[in-house]
Amino acid sequence: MARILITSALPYINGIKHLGNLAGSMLPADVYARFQRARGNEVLYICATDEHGTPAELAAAQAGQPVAQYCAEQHEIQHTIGRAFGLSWDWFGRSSSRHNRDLTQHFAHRLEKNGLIEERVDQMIYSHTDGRFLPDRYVEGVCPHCAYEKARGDQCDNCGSLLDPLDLINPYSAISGSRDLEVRDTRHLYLLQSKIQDRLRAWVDDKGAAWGPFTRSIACKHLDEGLIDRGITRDLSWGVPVAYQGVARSGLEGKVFYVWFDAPIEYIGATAEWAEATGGNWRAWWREDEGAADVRYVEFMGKDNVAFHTVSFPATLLGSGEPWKTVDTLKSFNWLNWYGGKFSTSSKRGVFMDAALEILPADYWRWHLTATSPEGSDSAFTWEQFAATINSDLANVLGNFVNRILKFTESKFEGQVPAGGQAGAVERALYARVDEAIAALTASLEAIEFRKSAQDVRQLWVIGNEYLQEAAPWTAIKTNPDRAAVAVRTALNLVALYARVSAPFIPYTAEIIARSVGEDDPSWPALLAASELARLPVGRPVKAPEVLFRKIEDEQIAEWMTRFGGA
Ligand code: B3M
Ligand code: ZN
Repeated sequence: MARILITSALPYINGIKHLGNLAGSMLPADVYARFQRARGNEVLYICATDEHGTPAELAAAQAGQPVAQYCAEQHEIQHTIGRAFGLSWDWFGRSSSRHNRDLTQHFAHRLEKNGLIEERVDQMIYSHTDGRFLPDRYVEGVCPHCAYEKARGDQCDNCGSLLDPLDLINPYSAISGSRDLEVRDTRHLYLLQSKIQDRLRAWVDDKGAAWGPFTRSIACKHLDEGLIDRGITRDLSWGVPVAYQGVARSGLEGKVFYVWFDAPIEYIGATAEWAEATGGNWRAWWREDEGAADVRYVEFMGKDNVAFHTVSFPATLLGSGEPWKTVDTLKSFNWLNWYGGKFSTSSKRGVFMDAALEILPADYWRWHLTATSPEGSDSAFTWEQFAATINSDLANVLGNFVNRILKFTESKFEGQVPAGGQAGAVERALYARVDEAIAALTASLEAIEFRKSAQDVRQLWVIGNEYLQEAAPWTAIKTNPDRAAVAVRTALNLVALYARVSAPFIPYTAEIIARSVGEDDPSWPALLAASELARLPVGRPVKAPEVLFRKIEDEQIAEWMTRFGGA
């Protein structure tokens, strides 16, 4: 039995996530976690809300709530919706937890002791009207390169130049619009990434071999360009206070750590939250000297988060000088687009997780988003394509098979697994195909390839349909009842098999399918179709479920287009 630690990028707290967020981190992590649990491995799947930083403060202000209360509410909302999507987190934590605070302060303290942190004085823009320092992207003004009037302090969206907010002409606060700004000195801690560049390079050379070219190239690009020292504190009040062992770090009273410094540490923090709640041992998952050396750690995230996980977070872990577990396999995703364009939380473009569940059950979304996973390249969500995959894969191929054979068993075999007859040439040909298909599916899931694994499980469903077509129990029953009995028995065993192999993708439906043939073994099938397809005891009562999947009609597409927009 292997021990597998799984994390998916932490969804930011400022509102319900859209389908692109789901498809590029939490959902694939869940499919993989469910598969590995079914394989009999010990899995710990950890996620959390990422709660600190200016966007959280601003969202809370907009909602008219204190930020702590806003985050508590939004956390509950995201937790509930994630569970409704079937996300089988072992723990869904909060980066604002006491555990994360203590760990974040611990890491900073270690880094400073190891000579990897330096205090520097920055010049930052302070807004009198807002009563706060403005982070780079909250200062706007005229671009010094192209004269664009709404350039942000970090970058000009018109000409693409990277900017320093002090470069902007006629700057104003993006929060209040105020021009009552002042450049002030402010003290901050810098993580000297330049000093651990070589250690990180060696680590990437070693671990990166297993990451795939896309992920590795992002890490190497940053290393090749040379790592720059990075400010890890901010002039905010919401966040992890800059303190060591309960005492404010002198000179930085009232400041907090930068959200990207504490957020990845919350993977560990959330594991500690889990341990406290369940009596588990979090150190056995994270400390190589306390049992984590044999853990395989797999991370899931969108491509924009890769640099933070291949450079910044490892710099924290390695720089501590302590034996922390670092990532083994990093699976990253491209964008899921919304018709050619982007999903956008701020402009409410696309379908969000709550609205998705209002219109259809979770499994419809899970299936479509896995089968069209933005793996390898970007992919686009369109209603037309959504309807096409649901109608063909789920309704026609899987749903029809299950309903047809169970209805037939009810009408011709008194709703029981029939006795009689013996497997013949048609069944032996089926076993060979099923063996091959299960092997392919198992391999693609082990390789963490989602589009391929969805094709592979669909292929298993197709094989069942083709078998039933050929064995044709509805014809055989008139002339050769034993032959019909073999075909029905075999097909019912296929139904049981489908429940097990489909569960990582469509867990709710898989459970209904399993119940229809009285199965409750969730384990992953062995590569031996002859025995896997002779498991159901003769005489066991079976029952056709309600329609498993409703076809999506053109009128529904039209309605959703009006509600959510489209092209
Ligand atoms: N919260 C993703 C984002 O908001 C970010 C991931 C953190 S993973 C430690 O874009
Ligand atoms: Zn410009």
